[in-house]
Amino acid sequence: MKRHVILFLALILTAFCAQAEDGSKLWLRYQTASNATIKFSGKKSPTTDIAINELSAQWRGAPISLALSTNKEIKALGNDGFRITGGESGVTIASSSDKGLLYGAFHLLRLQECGALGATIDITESPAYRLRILNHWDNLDRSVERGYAGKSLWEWEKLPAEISPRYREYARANASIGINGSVLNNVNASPTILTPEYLQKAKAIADIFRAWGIRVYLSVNFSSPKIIGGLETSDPLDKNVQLWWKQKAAEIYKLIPDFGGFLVKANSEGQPGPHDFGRTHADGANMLADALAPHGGIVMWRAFVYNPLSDDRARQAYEEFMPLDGKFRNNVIIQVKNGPVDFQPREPFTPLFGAMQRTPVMPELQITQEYLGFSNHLVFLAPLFEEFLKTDTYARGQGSTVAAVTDGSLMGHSISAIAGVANTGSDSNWCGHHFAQSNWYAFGRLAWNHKLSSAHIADEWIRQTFGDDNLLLKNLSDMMMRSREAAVDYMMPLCLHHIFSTNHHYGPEPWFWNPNMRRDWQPPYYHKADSAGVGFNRTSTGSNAVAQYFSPLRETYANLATCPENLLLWFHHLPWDYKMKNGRTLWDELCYRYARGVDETRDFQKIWDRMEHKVDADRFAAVRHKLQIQARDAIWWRDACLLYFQTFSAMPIPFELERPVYDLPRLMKQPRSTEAYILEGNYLIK
Ligand code: BDP
Repeated sequence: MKRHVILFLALILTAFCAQAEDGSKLWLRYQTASNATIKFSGKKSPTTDIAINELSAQWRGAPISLALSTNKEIKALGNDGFRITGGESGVTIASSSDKGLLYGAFHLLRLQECGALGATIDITESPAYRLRILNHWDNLDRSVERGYAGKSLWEWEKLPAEISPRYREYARANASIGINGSVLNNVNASPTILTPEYLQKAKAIADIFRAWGIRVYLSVNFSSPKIIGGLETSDPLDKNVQLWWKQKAAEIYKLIPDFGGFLVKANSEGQPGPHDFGRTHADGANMLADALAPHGGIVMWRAFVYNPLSDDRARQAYEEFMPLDGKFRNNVIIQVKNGPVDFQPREPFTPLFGAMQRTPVMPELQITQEYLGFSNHLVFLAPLFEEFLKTDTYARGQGSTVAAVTDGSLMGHSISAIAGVANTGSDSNWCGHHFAQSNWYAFGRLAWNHKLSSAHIADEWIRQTFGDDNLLLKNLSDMMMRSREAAVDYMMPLCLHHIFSTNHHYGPEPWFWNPNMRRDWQPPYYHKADSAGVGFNRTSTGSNAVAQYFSPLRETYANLATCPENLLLWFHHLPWDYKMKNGRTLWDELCYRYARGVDETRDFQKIWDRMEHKVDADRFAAVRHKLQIQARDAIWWRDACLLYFQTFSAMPIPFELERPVYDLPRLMKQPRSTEAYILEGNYLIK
């Protein structure tokens, strides 16, 4: 009997520990429950209730007063901004809105968890972007396009009757880092989302999110009037179509009074759009904008457009959208991917940033690792986001960084926004890889404050997620900070791009060419390897995409002496024996970089193993397993790319470097399915 009791207790304990360490708590892992004194005398709202609850449960310092303030200085911080002042005898969080108080509460708790509170506090914060939005590429059948963390969080089949507790947890996590919008469904949008049945479901989610300061947005299919409205056309200049959208908007706002607006992918990758009717993107966007305007909604119109016949996909968004600058309604914002091709490990920024000046433009970043090893590879994306946001576009002279041209400060637009394609799913740890949580976190923190450094964000995240042991902090941060460059090295050094498998985007397939398929979905279109060399000539002797950048960037990129080496093969086609700055040939440099990428992944394994006694067993084992996959995949990448490019360069891999362990013909067989890659990477190549 006694033994049974012990066994039972042990079982309970194991279950408890397993639950406690499955990553489901994200970075919100407050250790001690407190019972803090929180005073609030203003008008209560569900949002102030949350702020009070969060603080009274977790705050371990002096009594706090929350103050809704009409004071001029506080008002100047905008709706979401706040000020925190005080010290050992008391702390005040002041904001002009309940949302600002909530953000202030989370800010204070973050400082507490990071051990970053001094004896006196005087903090003023307001977000860089007004709209900080996650884009979910979630389908209504709960599959997630480019999602690697299980199924969609939204249980459409059970909504609106059943409300998963995860909706609230998701909203809380977002609020804790300042994210204030969610586009619930895939940009490749099913028209069904706008049916009364699905709007009821979206309303149920919006009702949960509201108190956490999160607005719901929907991706819409441009042909909806015809497909679900029964109209003969979806032509944006047709009166009945316009009326249909007006009525649809009114119907949505009746259900969701704070509905954010629409996200639209039009005339891109087979999606319908205004071009189908001989109209422009502006005609399409403006029609939707007019329907939403009376209710305060916005249209986020994507510039991700390209045409299979063109010679350079990287030029196309600029070519199609620049002539329309200034032709959009003022509740339209153009959503532009950070790079001109597609979320590659490294790209220069899309030249529309800075160039479109009479229309607000918002960056679209990808948090889900479509091109960065899915949820298998540890790749901390803050350095990628930071590099992009801090690049100078020179649009209005020096200092016109991408951040400055999009956050409203330089161009003066009233809407400013930034979007990240979410990496969340039904997995218990939300993101598939424990470290992928840091990318969700980093997006939110940078959307709030794009001046934060990646190292600072890594430090914050580690402290909250794994603890504040010095050695742990040093090692994890070291690994995270090196991880993006490592991935660039073992996948696509020197700005090679899009040499992924055309189908799953996980592994290398630089050789893949099917004359019957779209050229611009296939690697040789991008790497242009031949016996003369490798790389895409985007200078004036090539596609001249450099001309889309402001001076002096266009000259910097065009000139081999000044083009940053990490962008080299994006802008230039160079001979295999081209001399790099360090004296190596281009071929040797490629070999060295692939080798360095592989070495980095082996090093990450060593770093992690040394941390075993500092991390709980479950997360330790899970990450160790993923690091093994990553190291194997890095070798796969190196061998596939070098052996393939060697068929053109005809040069030896420098003899001091490790030899390939795979053969090209075997690598070219690609025996695995996307699902298998998601599960375990390139486990065995048969
Ligand atoms: C590409 C993805 C595709 C998306 C598309 C987009 O491969 O699944 O639908 O971008 O952003 O990166 O619309």
